[in-house]
Amino acid sequence: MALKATNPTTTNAWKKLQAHFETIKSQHLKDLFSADAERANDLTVKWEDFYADFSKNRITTETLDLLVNLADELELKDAISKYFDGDVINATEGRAVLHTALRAPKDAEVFVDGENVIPEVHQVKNKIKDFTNLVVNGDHKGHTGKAITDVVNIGIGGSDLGPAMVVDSLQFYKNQLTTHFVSNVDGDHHKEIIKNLDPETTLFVIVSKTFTTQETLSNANSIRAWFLESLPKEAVSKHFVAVSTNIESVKNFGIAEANIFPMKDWVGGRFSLWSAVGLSISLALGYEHFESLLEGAHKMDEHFKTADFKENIPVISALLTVWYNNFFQSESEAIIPYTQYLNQFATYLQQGIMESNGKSVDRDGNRVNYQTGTLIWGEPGTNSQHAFFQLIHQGTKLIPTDFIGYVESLYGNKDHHNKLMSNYFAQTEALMNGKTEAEVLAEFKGGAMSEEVISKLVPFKVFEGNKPTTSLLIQKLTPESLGKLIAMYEHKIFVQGIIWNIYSYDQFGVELGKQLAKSILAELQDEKTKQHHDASTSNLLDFYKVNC
Ligand code: G6Q
Repeated sequence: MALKATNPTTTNAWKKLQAHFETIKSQHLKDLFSADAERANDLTVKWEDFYADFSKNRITTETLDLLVNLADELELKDAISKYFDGDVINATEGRAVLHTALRAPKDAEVFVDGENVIPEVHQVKNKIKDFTNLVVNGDHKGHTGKAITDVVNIGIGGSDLGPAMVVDSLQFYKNQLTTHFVSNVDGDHHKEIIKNLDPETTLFVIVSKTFTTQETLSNANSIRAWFLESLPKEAVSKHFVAVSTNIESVKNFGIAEANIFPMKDWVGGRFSLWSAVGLSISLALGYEHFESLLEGAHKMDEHFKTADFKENIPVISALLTVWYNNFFQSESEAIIPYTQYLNQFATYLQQGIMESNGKSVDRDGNRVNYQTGTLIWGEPGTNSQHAFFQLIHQGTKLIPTDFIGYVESLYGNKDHHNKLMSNYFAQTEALMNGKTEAEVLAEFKGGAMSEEVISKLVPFKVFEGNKPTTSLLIQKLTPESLGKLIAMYEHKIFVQGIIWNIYSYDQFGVELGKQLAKSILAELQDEKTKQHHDASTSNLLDFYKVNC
C-alpha cells in the first residue's frame, strides 16, 4: 500500500504548532528550566545503554505533545508498519525499503512479492560468515599460497561510505587484516592505495549494487590491470570478489559466481552496510562483530516500532528537526561526536540525510511550499571546538546540534576521558546559558582595564545562549551500540520524510550528474565529438583540452 500524501502545513496540528511557536520563540532555555523543575527528567529518554536528553531544546512538554499530534495526524504509525512490512514505499523506483529485514532474526517474516525474504538474507549472511572466517584465519590463500593481509573495498557512495565509516569507527575491534577504501574516480586515489600493496596478499572487494557505476568500474578495471602485471589471469578468482545485484555484469567482468555476494534491489545504497555491502566490515572486524552491529540495529528497530512516540528516540529526534527547520527556519544541523573514532560519522550521515531528504517535490508530484531536508555537518569534539564552534556560539544562525558522548573510553584512560567529557558537558551548558552582560562585567572586576575599554569590549564578550542541543550519552562504543546509533539516524530520516510528505528513498539528483559526465567524457576522449554548451562551459573545456 502506498504512503498517504498530506501537505503537513494543512494539518490542524501544524496550525497549533504555529500558534505555539509564537509563544515560545523568544523564551530562553534558562527560563524554561527555572519554570519547570521536572523538565530535565520529562524530556529525557533512557533506553538500553542510551541516555537521550532532549531537554536543552527550545521546547516544552506541550511542544512535544503538539509535534506528536502532527505525527499522528500524518499517520506515522501506519507509515512505520508499511516501512517494516515491505510495502512499496519507494514508489518512484517501485521498490520496498527493507534494510530493516537485513538485521531481522531468522524466524522473522517479511514478504516482498509474496515471498518471505528472511531465509535468503540469512543465506547471504552465512556466506559472508564462512568467507570471513576463511580469510581471517588465513585458510583462504592467494594464488601463490600466501594468506591475505590486505582488503581493498572498491565502491562509491553507499557502496563505500557506510563500510568505510564503520571500519574506521570500530578500529579498536579490528583483526590483523588492513582495510583500504578506493572510491574516487580520480586516478591518484587508487594509485596511492595500491602503491604499497602486494597483489599476492591482497583481496579486492568490488561493491556496486548496479555494477554500472563509472567510478567503481574504472577503479576495478585499473586495479585488475595492475594486478595482472604480476599475476596470471587464473589468480583473479582468489583475489577478486564482488557484491552486487547485477550478477551477469559481475560475471562478465571475470568474477566467478561463487565469488559473488548478492544483494537485493530493496536495499538502498546509503542503507546497505547491513547487507553484503558490509563484507569489508565483516572481514575487518570478524563476523561476530558484524553480527553484533546488526543486532544493535535490530534492537533500535524494535524500539522505533514499539515505543510510544513521546519515548521514542528517533521519532523525537526527527520531530525536533521539523520544529527547528520549519518553525525557527534554521537551515542546518551539526553532529558532534565526542570520540575521535566517529571521525567519519557526519560525512556518512551527510549522504544518508541529505540524499534522502533533499527533495522539493511532494508525494503527489507538486512542488513543496515549505522547507525540507537540512544541511548536515560536523566533526568530532574537542577538535571542532577549536574550529567552527565560534559560529555556533556567537554567529547569527541557529544550529541545533547533536552531542554524542560515551561514558567509557575504549583504552580506559580516565584522565583523558574526563577531560574530553568535561568539554562535552561544558559546551552544551554554555550553548544553553550563554554569558550575560552582568557576567562579563563581573569577570573584568578588579582587573587593570579602564571602564572605557571594558564598556567597548563587553558586547563582543556577551553570549546570547539559547542554542539548542541534544545530548546522547551512550555507555561505550561497541559494534552493538554503533548499530543502534546508525539505525537511530536511519529511522529519523524516515520520520522526517513522512512528515515532509516527500519520497526519501530515490536519488534522481545524483543520477543527473552521472549522465552529464558521460556525454562530456565522450568529447574529451574524441576530438570529433562536439556538443553545444553554454559559453562558460565551452571556454572551460577548450582551456582544459589545450593545456592537458
Ligand atoms: C545511495 C546512492 C549512491 C550509490 C552509488 C553507488 O543511496 O544510490 O550513493 O550507492 O552511486 O552505486 P552502486 O552501488 O550501484 O555502484
